[in-house]
Amino acid sequence: MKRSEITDHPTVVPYSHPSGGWGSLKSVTEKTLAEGLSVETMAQMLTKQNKADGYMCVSCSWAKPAEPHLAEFCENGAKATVWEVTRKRCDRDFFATHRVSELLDWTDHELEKQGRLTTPMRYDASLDQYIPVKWEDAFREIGAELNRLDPKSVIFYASGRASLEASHMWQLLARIYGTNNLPDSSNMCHESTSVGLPKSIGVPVGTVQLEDFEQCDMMFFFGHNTGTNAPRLLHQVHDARKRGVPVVTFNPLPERGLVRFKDPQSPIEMLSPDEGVKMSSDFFQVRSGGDIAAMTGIAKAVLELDDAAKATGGERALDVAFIAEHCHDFEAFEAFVRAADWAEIERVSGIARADLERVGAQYAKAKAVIANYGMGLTQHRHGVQNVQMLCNLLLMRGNIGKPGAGVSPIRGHSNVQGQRTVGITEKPELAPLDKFAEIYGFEPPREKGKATVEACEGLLDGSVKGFIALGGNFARAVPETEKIEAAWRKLRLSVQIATKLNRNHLLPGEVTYLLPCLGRIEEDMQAGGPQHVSMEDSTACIHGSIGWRKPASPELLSEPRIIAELAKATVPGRSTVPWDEWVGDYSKIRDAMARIWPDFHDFNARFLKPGGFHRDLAACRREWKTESGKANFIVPDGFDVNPDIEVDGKHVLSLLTIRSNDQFNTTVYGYDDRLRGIKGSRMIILMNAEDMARLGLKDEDRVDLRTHADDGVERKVEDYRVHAFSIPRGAVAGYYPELNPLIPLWHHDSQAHTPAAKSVPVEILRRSS
Ligand SMILES: Nc1nc2c(c(=O)[nH]1)N[C@H]1C(S)=C(S)[C@@H](COP(=O)(O)OP(=O)(O)OC[C@H]3O[C@@H](n4cnc5c(=O)[nH]c(N)nc54)[C@H](O)[C@@H]3O)O[C@H]1N2
Ligand SMILES: Nc1nc2c(c(=O)[nH]1)N[C@H]1C(S)=C(S)[C@@H](COP(=O)(O)OP(=O)(O)OC[C@H]3O[C@@H](n4cnc5c(=O)[nH]c(N)nc54)[C@H](O)[C@@H]3O)O[C@H]1N2
Ligand SMILES: [Mo]
Repeated sequence: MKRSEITDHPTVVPYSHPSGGWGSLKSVTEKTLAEGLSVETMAQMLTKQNKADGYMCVSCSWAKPAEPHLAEFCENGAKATVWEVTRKRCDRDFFATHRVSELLDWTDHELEKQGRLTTPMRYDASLDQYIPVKWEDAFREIGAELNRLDPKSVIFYASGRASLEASHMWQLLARIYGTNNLPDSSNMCHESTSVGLPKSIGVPVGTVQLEDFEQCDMMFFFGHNTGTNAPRLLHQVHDARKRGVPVVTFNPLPERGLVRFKDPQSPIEMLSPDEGVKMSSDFFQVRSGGDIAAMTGIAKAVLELDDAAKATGGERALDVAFIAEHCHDFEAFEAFVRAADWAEIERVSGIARADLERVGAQYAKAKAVIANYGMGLTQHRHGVQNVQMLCNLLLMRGNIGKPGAGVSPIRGHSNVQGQRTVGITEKPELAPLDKFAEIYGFEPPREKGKATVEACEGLLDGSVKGFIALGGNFARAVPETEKIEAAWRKLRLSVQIATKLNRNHLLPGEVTYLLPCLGRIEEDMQAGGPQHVSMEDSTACIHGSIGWRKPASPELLSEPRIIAELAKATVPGRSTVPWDEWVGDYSKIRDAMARIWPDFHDFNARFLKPGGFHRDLAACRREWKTESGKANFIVPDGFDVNPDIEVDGKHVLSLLTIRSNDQFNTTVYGYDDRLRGIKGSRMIILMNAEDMARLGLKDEDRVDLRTHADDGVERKVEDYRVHAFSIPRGAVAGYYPELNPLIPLWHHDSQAHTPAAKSVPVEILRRSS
């Protein structure tokens, strides 16, 4: 792919300042001006962000407090806002002057930088251009095409941003049409959580609320880049640190936010010349994939302390009463931990026994512990086992279902968790199909649909013929980029509902539409007046949101309206869903959802209250909705998270794909990664200096990367520059999505099918030129 973004001299200089702070404000201001907005407009907008009478941030899904700060936003939330409300437009003129195949050479950044999409478009193959169409013609043709296709051959993808209202309508449309093919971005993200947690503790989501952060007396962070990806959570960590709470972090990279942080809300900290608050009391640069080993070490230390307590009659390190009353299979777990060998734990985790014992002792003393985690645990071949091992650790000391404690998967997209709650899932057993049948008068399909990896397999084998996307950039976000892009062109129907132009839009099928929609920050005016929408955050809390900006174009339709029109054109008379009535007044959609899910009772009366309302999670009450009726200890297969990587420390290294501080997934705001000290390029591979020396590489050497797999497929990316960085031996890091061509589609978690984007076996090849 000819998409080189190398500036002449990209720089990698370790960033030693705290995250937050002035660097953060400067970065936001620059982005604001670049999008044609004044700083005053920006300031006005940001006072409405994450407020009960405002809109919910379009960036991450971190919890929104009932009593927000005056400016309850962060650097990256502000960037995401600016990116959506930009004054730039990617309009008819743009499409009249650029052929689609020409745009394929543009980078992700250049494509989205053109601004907001304004007009519904249909691809014309003879001109190789997108041509404006009337909405009604688009809906009519898409409906007709869908009715010619077998519903089982059509995919309804959702990226996690659409509201609960739109998401509920989306899955109804798919099911009335006749398919459970409802993959969403979560399949590439926290699916290891959605599959792992129910077996451990009987709920698919995290068990902590914001209040718990005020009450905890210890915190773990595994594999989450908080300073970049959920910066508002740094406030909770910051407050906890000020109370003296130990925060113990495991991450191969020394991510700045969890090293030091300056609170941009605090004038005192901002003005003081010091280095900000030390966010992690201990930061362990665990080896890539070494988490199960590290957690086993901590568990082993707890067992050793417990043995000592038993011998001396001291206070037990295990929560014996909790384990007896609430847990299943502790003995098997105990046997696994006792049998584990310290030398092996040290080798796989890269962390010294004495350190893990020290953490174990801290943990054994703490009364209420929160374990936060992100993609560093979920995106591995043993992602589910990583998640379950973390639960094991928590269960040893009863840290689920009590104040100040719990498991805290930090979710990605701002409503990705909520989409699952309202029926977006390919697994029929997870959706209340009988209720849908009863309330909406149709017979939903009962067989399992396709999730993301299966949708990709279907694209590759030709069994998928139609793809409709409610947001996202599927072809760019999934593994095996080149094959997927080629397969896309064989689709009969490709429909993308989007706010900004991205690479997936440039891959036409035979019939191809690009449908522009309102963003969440824009006023959504319908027959019944301006409409609220709602979403669920990482702590299972539902919030309302209302947009207020003038829409980017008068032609934009809201997502609920687009879905309703598609439904009317595709499945008229096949259910009792009152599509038009719903679109006129979204509160009716919420009333309907309240009839289906008891958690949503009195939805309309509750969702606009400051702080929103919480879903009821059985695990928080220590009620375990598992097969055993208890919280289950689940024994991992072993320490080896990467069964087919022989990271021999010679030629094969484990590539972990990361996000920069200047991107939201495939949306690339710019080429700097301030918090890692990288400027001017994303075509960079970060490597351990010893590995570089061993392979005869020096800073700025040009390299190609090739996947190490014996499946007969050559997967390669070209012309990257290597830079020495603080990363454990055997691992290299580089940016997603550029490196996705290297990930084999089969390289995923065995149970959840989450692509193992944090452990791709690669060889580093020096370029001759
Ligand atoms: N600004 C911004 N915010 C975002 C996003 C964004 O792209 N930009 N994306 C959103 C989405 S959809 C998501 S899912 C979240 C993602 O947020 P994160 O969960 O933070 O995901 P990543 O950025 O992929 O980084 C994962 C971290 O895991 C570490 N890691 C890699 N391998 C291992 C390992 O084997 N063990 C351990 N312990 N750590 C490891 C990496 O060094 C990295 O710091 O953020 C959301 N918020
Ligand atoms: N190698 C590697 N691959 C990964 C990951 C990784 O860490 N490494 N992370 C994975 C993860 S965690 C995720 S979540 C996926 C993300 O995969 P996706 O969710 O599919 O991708 P995004 O980049 O978030 O989608 C961006 C596009 O969404 C559209 N959009 C933005 N706002 C709206 C809106 O309000 N409505 C509509 N309809 N469209 C909108 C815009 O057109 C924009 O171009 O990628 C996954 N892929
Ligand atoms: Mo995600």
